[in-house]
Amino acid sequence: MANCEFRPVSGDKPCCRLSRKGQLCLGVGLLVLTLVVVVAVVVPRWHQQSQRSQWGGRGTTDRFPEIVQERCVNYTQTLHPEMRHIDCQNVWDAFKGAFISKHPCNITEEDYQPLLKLGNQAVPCNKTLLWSRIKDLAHQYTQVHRDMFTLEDTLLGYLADDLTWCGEFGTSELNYRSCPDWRKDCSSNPVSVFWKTVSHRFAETACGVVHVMLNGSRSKIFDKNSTFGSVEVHNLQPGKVHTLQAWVMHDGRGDSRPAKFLQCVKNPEDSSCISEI
Ligand code: NGD
Repeated sequence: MANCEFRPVSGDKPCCRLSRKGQLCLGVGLLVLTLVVVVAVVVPRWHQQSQRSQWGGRGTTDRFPEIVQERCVNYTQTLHPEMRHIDCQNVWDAFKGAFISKHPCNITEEDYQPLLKLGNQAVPCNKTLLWSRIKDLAHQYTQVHRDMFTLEDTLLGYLADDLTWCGEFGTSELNYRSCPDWRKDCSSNPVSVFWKTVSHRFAETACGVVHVMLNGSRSKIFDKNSTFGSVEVHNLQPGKVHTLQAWVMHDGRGDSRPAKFLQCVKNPEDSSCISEI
C-alpha cells in the first residue's frame, strides 16, 4: 500500500502545496470515496428501479382499487341484493392484504383465505358452469340463463375478472408498470394464485350436475394443465356431484342443445338454426 504522508514541498511555506506523492494519494482517496458513494447510494436505487419494472407481464390495471370497490358495491347492492350485508371496505382490505408488501412471486392460497371467508357464497345445486378456453361464450350463456353461475358470476370472480394486480416486497404500493407473467416469471403470482384459490373453492362447493363448456376447436379439448383440468376437476366432490356434463363447442357452433339455443338467439340467420325451426 502507498505510504501517504502529506509534507510541504521544501522551501515553501507549510500548508498549501503538496508533494507529488501527496497529490497522488489525495486523488486516489477521492476516487475511492466516489466509488463508495456510488456503490452505497446509486447502485441500490438503480437496483430497486430495475426490480420494479422487471416483470414480463402487464402491470396492475389502472384504477384497480377503485374498480374492485365499485364492482363490490354494484354486485352486493344491485346484482345480488341478498348479499348487501357484505361490507365492501372489508372486502377491499382483505383483497389488498393478500398481496400488498409481499414479493409477487411468493403468494400462497393461504394469503387469500380472509377474502374467501368474506366472499363466501353458495351456488345452488345443478347451476354451476365451468369453462375452459371459451370464456366469452360461457359468459354469454349465463347472461341468457340467469340462474346459472360461472365463477365470474359469483362475487369474487366478478371483482377480479379481466384485471391484473401485484405489489412489491416491503412497500405498500401497487406496481402499475409490470407484474409477473405466469408462464415467463412465476406461477405463485397474485393473479394466478387468486384464480387457483377461488376456482378450487368454486369446484369444491358445487353440487348435483356440474356443466363445463369446452372449446372443441382447440387441439386439446381437455388440457390437464388448464385451471379446469388441474384444479376444478380434481376438487369436485364425488359425494355431492353425481354428473359432470361437458358441452363441447366447435367453431362457435354448439354440439349441445342449450349452447346451440344460445347461438341461435345470437345468430338466427345461421343455417344450422334455420334447419332447426
Ligand atoms: O397460472 C395460471 C394462470 N394465470 C392466469 N391464467 C392462468 N391459466 C392457467 N392455466 N394457469 C389465465 O386464466 C389464462 O391466461 C386465461 O386468460 C385464464 C383462463 O384460462 P383458460 O381459458 O386456459 O381456462 P382454464 O381452464 O385455465 O380456466 C378456466 C376455469 C373456469 O372454469 C373458471 O372458473 O377456471 C376458472 N378461471 C381460472 C383462471 C382464470 C377463471 C379465470 C378468469 N376469469 O380469468
